[in-house]
Amino acid sequence: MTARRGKLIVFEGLDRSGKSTQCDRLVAHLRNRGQRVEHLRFPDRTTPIGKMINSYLSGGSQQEDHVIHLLFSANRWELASAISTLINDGITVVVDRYYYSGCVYSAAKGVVGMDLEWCRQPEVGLPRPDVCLFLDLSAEEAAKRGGFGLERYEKKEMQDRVRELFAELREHKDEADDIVVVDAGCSVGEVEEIIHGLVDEACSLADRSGLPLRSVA
Ligand code: DGP
Ligand code: NA
Ligand code: NA
Repeated sequence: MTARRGKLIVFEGLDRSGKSTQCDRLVAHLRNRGQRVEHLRFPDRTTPIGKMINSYLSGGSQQEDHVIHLLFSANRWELASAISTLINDGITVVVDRYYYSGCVYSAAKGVVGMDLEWCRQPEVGLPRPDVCLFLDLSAEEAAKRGGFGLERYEKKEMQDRVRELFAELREHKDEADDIVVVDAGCSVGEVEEIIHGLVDEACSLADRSGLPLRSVA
C-alpha cells in the first residue's frame, strides 16, 4: 500500500471572520493526532513580492489594479511547487486564504473588465484544495468584532461586495464542490467542532477516492 498523501485545507472568509484563530486551532488539533501539518497563509508577506503586497495593503505604496492582482497571484505561485511537494510527502497543508480571496477581492473593486472570470484565470493550475472552509459572517457582525483594521480593503462597502462575490464564486462550476460554508457567528469552540467534522469528512473522502492532488481547472 502506498502512503497516503497529505491534504490541502483552505480557510476563507471576510476580514475578522475568525480565520486565523480557526486555522491555528485546526493545525494544533491535527498535530495532536500525530499528523504532520504545515501552516501557511496568503499573502505570504515575507517574500519580495509579499513585501510589495504588504506595502500596498498598508497604504505605503500604490499599484495599478491589474498589477496588484497579478502580484497576489504570483505570491501563491511562488509556493505552488512547495505545496505539492509537501502533500506528496504525506504532509497536510492548512492555508489561511487562497485563490478564492484572489478572485473576489480584486473583482470587488468594480474595475471595468476585471470580473470574477478574468480574476480567476491566473489561478488556474494552482494546487486545488481538498476542501475550502468558508467562515461566513455578515459585514455588520465582522465590524462588531472590534471593528475593521486600517488596511486598504477593511471598509464596510468593500466587505459587503466581497461577501456577495464569495457567494457567487461558491456557485461557480469548479468551486461549488470544494467550498463548504461554516456559520462563523457561533462561539469559537462551536465553530471549531464543526470544522473538525468537515475536515474529517473531506480527508476520508480523499483517502477513499485515492485521487492524487488535483489542480485548479
Ligand atoms: P490578511 O493578511 O488575511 O488580513 O489579508 C490581507 C488583505 O488582502 C485582506 O483584506 C484580503 C486581501 N487579499 C488576500 N488575498 C488577496 C488576493 O489574492 N487579491 C486581492 N486583491 N486581495 C487579497
Ligand atoms: Na486583513
Ligand atoms: Na486573518
